[in-house]
Amino acid sequence: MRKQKQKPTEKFTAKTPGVLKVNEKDARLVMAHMYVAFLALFLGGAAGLLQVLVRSGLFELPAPFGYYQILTIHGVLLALIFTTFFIMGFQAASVSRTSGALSTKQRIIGWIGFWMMTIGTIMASIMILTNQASVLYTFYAPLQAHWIFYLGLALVVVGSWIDSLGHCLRWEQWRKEHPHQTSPLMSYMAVCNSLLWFVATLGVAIEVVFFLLPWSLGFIERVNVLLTRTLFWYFGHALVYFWLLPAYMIWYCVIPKIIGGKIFSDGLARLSFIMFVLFSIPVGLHHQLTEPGIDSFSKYIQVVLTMMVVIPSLITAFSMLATFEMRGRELGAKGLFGWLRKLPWKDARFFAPFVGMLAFVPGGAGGIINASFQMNQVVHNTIWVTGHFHLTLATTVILTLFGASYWLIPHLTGRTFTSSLNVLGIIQTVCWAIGMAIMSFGMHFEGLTGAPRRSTFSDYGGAEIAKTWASYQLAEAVGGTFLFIGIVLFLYISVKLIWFAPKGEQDFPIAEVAPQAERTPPILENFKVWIVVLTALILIAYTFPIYSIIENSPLGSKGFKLW
Ligand code: HAS
Repeated sequence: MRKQKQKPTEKFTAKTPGVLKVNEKDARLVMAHMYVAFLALFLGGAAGLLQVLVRSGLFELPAPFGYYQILTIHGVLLALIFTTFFIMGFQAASVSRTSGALSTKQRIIGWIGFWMMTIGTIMASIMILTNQASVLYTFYAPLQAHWIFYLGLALVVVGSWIDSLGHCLRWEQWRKEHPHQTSPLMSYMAVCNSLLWFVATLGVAIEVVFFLLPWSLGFIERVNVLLTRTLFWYFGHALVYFWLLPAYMIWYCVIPKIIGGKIFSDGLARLSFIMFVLFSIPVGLHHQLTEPGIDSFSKYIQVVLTMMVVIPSLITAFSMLATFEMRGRELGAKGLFGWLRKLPWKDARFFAPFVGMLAFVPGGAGGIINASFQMNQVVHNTIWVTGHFHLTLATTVILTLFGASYWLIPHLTGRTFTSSLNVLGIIQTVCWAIGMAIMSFGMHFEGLTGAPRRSTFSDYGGAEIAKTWASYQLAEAVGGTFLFIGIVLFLYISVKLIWFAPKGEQDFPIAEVAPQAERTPPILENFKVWIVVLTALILIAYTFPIYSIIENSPLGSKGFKLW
C-alpha cells in the first residue's frame, strides 16, 4: 500500500544535468497556444453539456440561444479551435525538444501564426455568439454565415500554415546541420502532419475564399452546393488524421519512455506516417457516399483508398503492442498477456493515453463500418456517426492529449506533476472513460435504430420510435455530465500545473529506438518523392468527380461553369 503512494512520476523526472529541455522562449510560444486551447475546451465543453441536456428534453435553452447555435459553438471550439491550437503548440514543443531551439526567425513566424489564428478565432466566435453563424462546424452551404465568420476561419487556417512552416524550417535546419543522418523521429512526424495539413486545407481554403466568402458578401448570387461539400470533405477526412497524428507521435515516441521501454521500430513508425500523408486526403468522398451527383465508380475508388488508410493504424496497433510486450518480458512477464500486468497503471501519463488506445479498437472498427460502401447507408446521418467520432476524436485523441499535458505543461512552466495531481489525473481518466462509454455507446445503439444526428427531442413530434430514443438520450445526458466533470477536472489540473504546483523539473520523455530494430530506409525522409505520389493519388481520386460535378450541376448545364 505504501509503495503505491510513492510519487509516481518521480523516477521519470529528469534531474540529471544536460537533459534536453524545450527552450524558454519556445516554451512561452507553446504556452500561448495552450491558453487559447484550454479556454476553447472550457467553453466548447460547457456547450456540449447544454447540448446533451437539450437533446434529451431535460433542459430548454433560454431565448435568444438556439440548439444549432450551441451545437456550432461546441463543434467549432472543440473540433477546430481546441485541436488546432493544441496541436500547433505541441508540434512546436516537439520540434524544439528533438531538433533544438527555434531560431529567432522561426519563433517570429510562430508568433505571427499564433496571432492570426487568435484573431480569426475571436472573429468567428463573436459571429457564432451573436447567432450570425449557426452553421455547425462543417458550415455546409446552403446554410449561410456572416462573412466575418468565414474570414475568421480563413485566418485560422492561414495562421496554422504559417505556424507549421516554422516547425518544418527547424527540421530542415537540423537536416542541413546533420547531413546523411536520420532526422529525429518526433520532428519528422511533426513535418508529416504539417504537410498533410497544408495539402488538406487547400480544399477548404478554396471553398471559403472562392465560394462561401464572396457569396456571403453578396458578390455572387449562389454557390454549387455539391462542389462546396466535396471541397470541404477533401479537407474534412484528412482533418481527422491531423488530429490523430499528434496522438500517434505521443504513442510512438513518448509512451515507450514512460513505461521504461524502447521504440519498437523507427522505420515502421515513419512508414505509417508517410502512409497517412498519402492516403488521408484522397478519401473524402466516403463522407458523401449517399449523395447524388457523384458517380459510384469514383466513390468506389475512394472506398478502396479509405481501406488503405486503415493500414497505418494497424501498423501502429502492432508497434504499440510489440513495445508493451518487449518491456513486459524485460521485466519478467510470462505467458501471452503477462506483460499487461507490468505496465505502469498508476501513472496518469500512461493510463490516460492507454485508455485512448483501448477506445480506438471499437472506434476504428466503427470507422471501417462507416467506410464500407453499402453499410454506410445504415449509419449515415444517424447519431451513430456522432458516437464514432466521440470514441475516436473525443476519446482516443483527447485522452492522449490530456495525458501528454501532464508532463508537457509542467515541463514548460518549470513545475512538477505531483503524486496528488497524478491521482486526480487517474480519476479524470476514469471519469472520461465512464462518461464516454455511456454516451458514445448510447449514440451507436440509438443510431442503429435510425435516430438522426443533429436533432433534438422536440424535433421528433409524437413519433412512436422517439420513446426508444428518449431512453438512449437520457443515458447520453448522464454520460455527457460525466464528460463535463472530466473537463473541469482536467482544467483544474492544468491550472495547478501552470501556476501553483511546486517548482521543479519535469522531463519531456522521448524514447530511444530498440537496438535490434532495422535501419530506417532513407527514402522515407525524401518528401519530394512522396509529394509526387500524393499529387498523383489526389488527381486520380478527384479529377473526374470534380469535373463531372461542375459539368452536370444546374449551374453548369449550359457549359462548364463554377458560379
Ligand atoms: Fe471517422 C465520420 C471512416 C477514423 C473522426 N469520422 C467521421 C466524423 C468524424 C470522424 C469527426 O468512411 C464525422 C464527420 C461529420 O461531421 O460528418 N474513420 C473512418 C475510418 C477510420 C476513421 C475508416 N474518424 C477516424 C478518426 C477520427 C475520425 C481517427 C478522429 C480522430 N469516419 C469514417 C467514415 C465517416 C466517418 C466513412 C463518414 C460517416 C458518414 O456516413 O457520415 C480509420 O482510420 C480507423 C482505423 C483504425 C483502426 C483501429 C486501430 C487500433 C489502434 C489501437 C491500438 C490499441 C492498443 C491497446 C495498442 C483500425 C491503433 C490494445 C491493448 C489491449 C489490451 C487490447
